[in-house]
Amino acid sequence: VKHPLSNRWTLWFTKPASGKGDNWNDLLKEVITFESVEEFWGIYNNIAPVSGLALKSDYHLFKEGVRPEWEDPQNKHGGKWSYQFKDKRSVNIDELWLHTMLSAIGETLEDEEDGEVMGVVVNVRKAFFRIGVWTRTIGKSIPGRGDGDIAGGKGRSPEKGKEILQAIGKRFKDVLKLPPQEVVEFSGHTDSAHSGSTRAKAKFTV
Ligand code: M7G
Repeated sequence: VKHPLSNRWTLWFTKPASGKGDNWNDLLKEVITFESVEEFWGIYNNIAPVSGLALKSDYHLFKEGVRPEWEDPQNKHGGKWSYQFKDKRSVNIDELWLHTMLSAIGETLEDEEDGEVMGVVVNVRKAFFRIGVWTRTIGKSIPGRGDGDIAGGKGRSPEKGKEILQAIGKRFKDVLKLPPQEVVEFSGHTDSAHSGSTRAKAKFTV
């Protein structure tokens, strides 16, 4: 018996750069797409755990049809909630990433009608592990787009849009089991792209 997921999901991997000529596109690899709980476990049990990945590796788990890039049409007006675990030795990153993936494929990060969650990402870096949740919008109208497409769908008020994103941030913070005093930050991808890094100015926090 296979237990179908609400969406089909694709796992991606970013290989660590080997030389100076490597660009983002050469390093990003599509791994596999699945549609059931059983397939998920089959894949999970056969790939390297995050704790076993080299520095500068990433796993990305995104809805099928969405590339884990700022440039994807479904991401380019969006942003992400993210948190950096700076004490790499004390954190159980494998368990936190597993719970993050389960919250994505189990659709518990948002209400069904929100349609905000595009995917989840883990980055292995020298000084930290970072886990993020990518959202389709940034909780306000997109300038120059004129169709009022904000969090939760077209025709939502900016207040409601921000509320939806805040709710996703809170659920994500729970998944990561972070204490209240820790801060999870939201930033728009446009800021990330312009600053040349994900360390862009946070728009809001939970
Ligand atoms: P990062 O992995 O998000 O954060 O970005 P880090 O600075 O903590 O490692 C690292 C670099 O990867 C960026 O400066 C970009 O060169 C590249 N990169 C990352 N992302 C998510 C993208 C993307 O979506 N599109 C493009 N073109 N490059 C990206």
